[in-house]
Amino acid sequence: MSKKASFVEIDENTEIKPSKAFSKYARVSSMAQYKRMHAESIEKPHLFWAREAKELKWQKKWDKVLNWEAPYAEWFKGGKLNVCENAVDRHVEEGRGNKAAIIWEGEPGDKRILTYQQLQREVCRMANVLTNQGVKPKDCVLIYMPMVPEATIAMLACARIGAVHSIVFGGFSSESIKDRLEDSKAVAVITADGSWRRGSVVPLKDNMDEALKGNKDVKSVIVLKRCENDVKMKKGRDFWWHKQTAKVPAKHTPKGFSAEHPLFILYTSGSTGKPKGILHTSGGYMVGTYTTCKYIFDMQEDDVYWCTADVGWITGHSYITYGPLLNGVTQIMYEGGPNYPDWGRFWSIIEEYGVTIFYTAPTAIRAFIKAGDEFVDKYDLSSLRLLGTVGEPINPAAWAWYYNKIGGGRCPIVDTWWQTETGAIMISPLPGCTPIKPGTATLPFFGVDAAILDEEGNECKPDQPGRLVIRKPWPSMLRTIYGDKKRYKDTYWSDYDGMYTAGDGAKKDKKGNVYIIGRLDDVLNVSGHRLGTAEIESALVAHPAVAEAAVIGKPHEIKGESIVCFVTLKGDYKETDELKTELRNHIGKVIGAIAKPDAIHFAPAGLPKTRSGKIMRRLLKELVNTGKVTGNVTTLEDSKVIDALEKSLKG
Ligand code: 6R9
Repeated sequence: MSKKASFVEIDENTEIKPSKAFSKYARVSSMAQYKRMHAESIEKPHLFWAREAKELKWQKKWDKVLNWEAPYAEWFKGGKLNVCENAVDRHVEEGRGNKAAIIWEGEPGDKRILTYQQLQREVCRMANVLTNQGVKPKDCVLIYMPMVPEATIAMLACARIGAVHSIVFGGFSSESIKDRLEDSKAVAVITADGSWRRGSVVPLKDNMDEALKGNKDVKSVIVLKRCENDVKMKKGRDFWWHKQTAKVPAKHTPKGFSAEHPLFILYTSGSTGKPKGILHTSGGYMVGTYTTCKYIFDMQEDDVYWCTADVGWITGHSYITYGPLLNGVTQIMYEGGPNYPDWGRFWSIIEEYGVTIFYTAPTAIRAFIKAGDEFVDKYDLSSLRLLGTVGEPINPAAWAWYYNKIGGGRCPIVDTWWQTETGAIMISPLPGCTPIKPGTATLPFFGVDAAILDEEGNECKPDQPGRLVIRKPWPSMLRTIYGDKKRYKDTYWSDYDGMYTAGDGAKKDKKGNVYIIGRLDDVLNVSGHRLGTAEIESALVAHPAVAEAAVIGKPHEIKGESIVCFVTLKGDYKETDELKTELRNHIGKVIGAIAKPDAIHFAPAGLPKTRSGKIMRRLLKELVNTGKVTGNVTTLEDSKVIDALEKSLKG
């Protein structure tokens, strides 16, 4: 393949067909082949998915590919498998034992390589440790870790013994951990002393200690030594990772679990206050992440793949831990921030390890553009052959920069639409055949029957915006909201009969390319992370000074969306800048630093409400974006409120 960089003039109408050089070796190399395979996957899902599933190892073959009683799906019913065995042991058996599985770089510059064989030993050790600690199949283990190989080892060890992992992103606060511990009734915790972030230490163990106060379910806490910061170890409850793993054998026989055995819970934000525990199971999730990696990232034996997400998000679950390892690929894992020590860090990693497939978020791309091309120009990125994005819509300017500057005008970009709930990528180009265009995730993946409907349930015409739905079950779909079957049904399956509603607005063009417009519910997308406005509002009203709060999203050049809060104070409190700072920090403490708002405005005369008492966020949005309210205010209960807010915003 030619490595020459070229520059392509790009605007939102530019359509780029895959090069012959790329298509020649790609798994799907023509649109005719894509269409044939997609049609089969929709019309005969049992044939399509059985063929894919057979590429993996089953300790007992399934009796039935799909059992579907909307909204409850069972995939590969009757089958028995071990996801960890498939991601690790299978490769050792197939001769990839000495192949690098994870090439890791720590933020301070330390480096480690784990081959598949070494990974197998580490995972076996941790599986033995967990078993010795009394962790049983279906028990929940909460993981709160930095981006180190042990995070993946911990996940795989849980999967190996049939325990259910629940990862809490390292940027979340003690209170967020506490809620998740309570909801999942975790019996064990795996964490670290600390985590490096832009040169300073995040005290993970201290946060965990705080979260564990009063908790009676957690019997053991395993602590990895990473930053050597001081921590308190509680006797009989807390154990060092290195001491425990040294005591146990590096061998462990992976037992087969039923295909619908729970694999993990991952909490995500929705329209209401409390995050939802999305439950994924084993067989379908395994096949879904394996297949999407294989076709969408076109993973080949000699690829060096790098996904810059954190294992605390679904992207890290499906496209760091499970999908790439199930494909036996070599991957890069990086611990720290993209601008540490400067904005060239990612590009230096790509050059050093010869990364061929690179998967990141639009918010990161926009931040790199702002930082300046000089950080990119220093490095040789000619090893790259494929680029991907995920998490939010990508604007054409960012897409063009990514394509030309990072991809050298030669790498296809796969803009991948999916969600925590979908488990795996749902809408995306296939790099060897789909013509790509900035701003569109293009066409549905195999097995995905995506449609855009109006409120009555009719399919929208080309370019008409509507709601994105999935009309058929798919293997990696969520199975329920942990502990709340009713909420599962009400949230995802009640807008249209038997169909999954994604909560996203979207439109299709004449060719069927899907453009995601954004969330339809009260969920913000800040730097690609989901945050519920209700979550932030409930954190605010939990502060003694706050009587009432409303939170909205404001378009932001880099983050996509930024958080803007309006608060009415209780009687005696004064509207000061100190209080604003206190409220920001309070949100950071309750939810985590990622939820700290960009702006807080006081609303001394109250918030704009309808006559029935609903906060009119639409007016707040208009006010923030234009400085005044011109839209329809006939339902507003008290128009003086708006005058006061306009003043407050100016002042
Ligand atoms: C994987 C992930 C899901 C929400 C989703 C949508 C937005 C994700 C996107 C995208 C436009 C893309 N989203 N990928 N919007 N184009 N390629 O991000 O999961 O954290 O659950 O967020 O993210 O709004 O509904 P999750």
